[in-house]
Amino acid sequence: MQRFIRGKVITQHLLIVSTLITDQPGTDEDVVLMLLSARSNDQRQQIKAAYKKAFGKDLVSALKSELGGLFEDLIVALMTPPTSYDALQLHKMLHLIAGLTMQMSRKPPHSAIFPLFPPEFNGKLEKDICGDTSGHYQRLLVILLQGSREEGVDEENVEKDAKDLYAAGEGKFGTDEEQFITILGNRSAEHLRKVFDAYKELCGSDIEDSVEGETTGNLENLLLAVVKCARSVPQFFAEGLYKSMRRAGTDDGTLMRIMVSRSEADMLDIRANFLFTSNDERMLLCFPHKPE
Ligand SMILES: [Ca+2]
Repeated sequence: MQRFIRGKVITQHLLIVSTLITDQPGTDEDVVLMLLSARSNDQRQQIKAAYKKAFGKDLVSALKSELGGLFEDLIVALMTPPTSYDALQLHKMLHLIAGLTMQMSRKPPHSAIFPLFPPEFNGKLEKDICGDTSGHYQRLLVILLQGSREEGVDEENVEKDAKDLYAAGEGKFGTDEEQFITILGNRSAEHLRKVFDAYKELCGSDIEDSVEGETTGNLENLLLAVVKCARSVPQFFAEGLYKSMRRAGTDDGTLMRIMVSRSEADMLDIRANFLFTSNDERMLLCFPHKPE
């Protein structure tokens, strides 16, 4: 078998994985998990290709036939290339803000994802969004989908954007939602961080307070997610993890999606945004802001 495979490590892992799958009644889940999670996604793709070459079978199908339940879902997620995984999750969560913010934080962003959509979904996402949403919320979703967020800081317009945000919200009776959408939907994260500082200086409150006071429902949630991601992507995901586990019963879908999609991106930063209290391990506390 070795002649089919390049790379000693890949060969070793392939041998162990294939033995686990084929030679024993039942499967040692701990070993499968240890082997596959210790590799990078790229290496897992190599193991998959090597398995196919050596046995003429698809490794993911073989694993699926041996595993079950959430563990099977986790292994299948780990075996999926990252951009395809994002694309699938994004489609599954059409209405969930986490999908779009996940898309915002991949590098290279946006454009890398859409060509990898399963063909049956190709080009349908924007149409689906337009069919299922409306108004300002729809408009912001469509802007985020374009993936054309500006780059860098436009120093000359930092203060103007802060003033415009104030004038569109707290400084006016009613709200000019368009202005919020234009600024928060298009400016770069670095630029926005400066605008948020200027905003605080200008009117003494955080931009989050303004979004919460001036908008409602889906638009409010999506704008808040954009603000959070602009401030700190790891913090955004740390809060997502915290929320998925804080109640009795766990939101396994969210937990798995964050762990898998961020494992090679910024998991160490996400971990740094958590604080385990030593006296009660069931309590998982989240910093309100990125620790200094
Ligand atoms: Ca107002």
